[in-house]
Amino acid sequence: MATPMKSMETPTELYDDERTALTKEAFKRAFLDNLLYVQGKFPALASQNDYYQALAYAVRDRLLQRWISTAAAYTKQGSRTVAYFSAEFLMGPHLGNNLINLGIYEQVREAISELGLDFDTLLRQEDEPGLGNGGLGRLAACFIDSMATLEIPSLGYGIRYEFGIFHQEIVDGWQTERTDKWLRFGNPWEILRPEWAVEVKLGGHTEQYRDEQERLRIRWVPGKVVVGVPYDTPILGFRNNTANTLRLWKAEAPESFDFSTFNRGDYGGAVRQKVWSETLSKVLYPNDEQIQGKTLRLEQQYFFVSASLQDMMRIMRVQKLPLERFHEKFAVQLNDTHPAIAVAELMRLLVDDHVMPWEQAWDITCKTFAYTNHTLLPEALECWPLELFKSVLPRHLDLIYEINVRFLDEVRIRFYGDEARLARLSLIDEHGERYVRMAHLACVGSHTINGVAELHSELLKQDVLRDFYELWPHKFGNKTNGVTPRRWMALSNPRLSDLISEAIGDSWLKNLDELQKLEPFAQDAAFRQRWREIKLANKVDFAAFVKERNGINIDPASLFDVQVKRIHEYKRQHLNILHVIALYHRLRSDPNADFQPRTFIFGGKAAPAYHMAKLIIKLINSVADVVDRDPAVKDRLKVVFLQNFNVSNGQRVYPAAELSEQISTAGKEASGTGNMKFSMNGALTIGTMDGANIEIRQEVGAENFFLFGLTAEQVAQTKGRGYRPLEHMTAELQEVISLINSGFFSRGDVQMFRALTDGLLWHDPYLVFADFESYSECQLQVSQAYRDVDHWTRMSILNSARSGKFSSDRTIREYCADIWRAPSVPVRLLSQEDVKV
Ligand code: B1N
Repeated sequence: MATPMKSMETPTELYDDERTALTKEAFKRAFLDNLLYVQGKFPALASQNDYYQALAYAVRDRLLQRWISTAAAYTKQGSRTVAYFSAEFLMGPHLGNNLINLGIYEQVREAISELGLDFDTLLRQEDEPGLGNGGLGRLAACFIDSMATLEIPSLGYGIRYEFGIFHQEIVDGWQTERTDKWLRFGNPWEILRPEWAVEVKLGGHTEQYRDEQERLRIRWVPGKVVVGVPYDTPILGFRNNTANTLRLWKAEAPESFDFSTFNRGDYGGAVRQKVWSETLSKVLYPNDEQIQGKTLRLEQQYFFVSASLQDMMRIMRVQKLPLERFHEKFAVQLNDTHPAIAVAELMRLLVDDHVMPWEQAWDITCKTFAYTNHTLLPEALECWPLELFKSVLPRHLDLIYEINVRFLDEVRIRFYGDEARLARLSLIDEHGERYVRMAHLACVGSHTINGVAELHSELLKQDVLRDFYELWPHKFGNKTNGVTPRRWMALSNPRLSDLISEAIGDSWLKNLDELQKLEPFAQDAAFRQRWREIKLANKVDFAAFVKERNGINIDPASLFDVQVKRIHEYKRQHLNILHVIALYHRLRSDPNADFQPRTFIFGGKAAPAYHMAKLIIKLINSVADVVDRDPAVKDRLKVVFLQNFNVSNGQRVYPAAELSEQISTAGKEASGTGNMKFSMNGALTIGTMDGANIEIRQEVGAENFFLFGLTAEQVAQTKGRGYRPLEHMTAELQEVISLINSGFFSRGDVQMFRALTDGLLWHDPYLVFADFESYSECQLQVSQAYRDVDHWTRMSILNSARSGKFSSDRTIREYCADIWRAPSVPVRLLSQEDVKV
């Protein structure tokens, strides 16, 4: 009798058939099959969510063939793999994106409506995986999309948080937080891989011992052990056969541990151990650019880094590669310092577990890692108190000391007698309480260090990492961020995408520089007319969404002026709202003033413990409320705060925006990526010379960008001279502050916004007052420009046409060429020919 699986060859007929065909009929059949056999429902009794799940599984079936083919191609080629280490992956909903990448969006929409269902309702059923705070997490998502599109073998490694970024609700104008139960109805996109679970140690102490060969070695006796279980999500390339992997770790209790405690009769202890283990991957820290020196955070970081490095070593074993070639097989990118402990962990695995000589292990380590810095803000630089660090990672502290001693020896020789420099460069901060400096660990253990926009990379070299730059100038470079045009144009703005494809063909989605071909159309009146109609249609859709969410009417004929991003003082949402109050004051003082009607749209989350940011949200909502109720400004001024800004809401707002607010204090926003999404979708920018704004302005042309405010250099000078905000007080600004302090926006409560207004009057660390006049003046120019409809449309088209640089495909090509040196590996779908029996 024949054995069922007599050959290890892949039996492709299993999936290369009708079951996974991309035709409409096959898809309908698969949808109904999944509803019955996976969901256990028949159509008449199924909920919208059941339909969504069935649809998602039908799509997933079609991904798996690509996934297996990709795995086969990579195994055969044995080529270099990029491991992108990130504590955050802000993916957004998968369904629509996967349909776009497979090229079956329209067929599936038709198939679903032929079954009598509403496709858009089903798309909205997906609870988006919000496993990130903001730009840094979303960048990781755009990067893995681009790596798959460029056919780069890659793995995204991170944490499968049970609760992602909190759900924001506005209650009486204040932000309140609700837990994000995104896994409540199951996640059809992930596949559990229990067979690849790994153990991760934490706490305890170290001891010396002699092994069988009488070698002196170090043993780490952990205080506790957790198991990391990988959950894999396929990441499709755009219209190719590549499906890479996002591998996220869930923390579980090791059974053996449970049982030993249990057997001693300590049931409570066993349960506590289990509960403790699972807290490791329970919740994402909701702080953007503000570290919280919590033990659990360090444990989370170490947990996913150790699990990932062990997983990579398993892959090497399977492929029969010696560990000496680790750096040839893998390029690891550290997404900020959150995974920087990887430098010490790889050393531990090589030196302690695999008994490799220190020098060789260090050589491999430095050839493996590269580090991306994402912020200059001092409050975001990770430093762990030594005692805390030691209690979680005793062995790593010793390894870091050893790395430090060898590193400082090198510095001592290079900079003879410069003791101060040694103290500045040390991996340990010894001023007062001692800290481990994670950015220093990342710099020492990486072959390349980059910032995320030209200005940011320059400032890194001048400021935060100056000493490292002086030591190793060759390690430094810039990689300006980008975003994926698949999600941020094709998926979110189908009307505009169709018009563009009609005009220049559709290869721009793979090569965004081709948008240049749109430039001549800026001179074509008929094209401009269609461009405007599309923006208007997007605004009408968005107005309906606002009506549904906020219960207020906004006029699609008014200028849609948008600031959506995390709420932070350096991003200066308060500059924006102060200006809105100034406009309100002008309208009330002179009701007949000539005024361009505007709708100011805000959105974004504040870290739950960031009181000033929450107060800014309250002020925005309070102004929104007053303005909405005041008949004197009706139809001319509206303010909307959009609740719970996330990826899904972003997909609605960027296509409808006409003015993009990028108004951070110069030198503070490392890059920004929302700025790119707006510009691609035809919004004009009002912005400072900060982050990637500078490069956007350079690309689109100064005449198509509204610039205001101090430059980074002027900011530094102003601060250096001793900045006094009151010196920048104007009559109008005085009126604005008085109006707030009078209780006008707080039902007579004169105290409510005092922390905010006093902060501005006496400190104003982000120079709101210094930039206020310039901003106001620039906003006047915006209003004037908007009235020349044809001119505005031309500028809008040119913004889009010249946004090619800001595709994350360009960014990833640069990382590949300059840092990873990972060649692409095209994937051929497995078919009958591959089956050799
Ligand atoms: O990273 C983005 C940039 O475009 C933004 O300008 C930058 O602000 C953002 C600690 C951060 N920098 N640092 C963080 C996030 C979470 C956390 O716990 C820091 N986010 C950024 C992409 O380069």
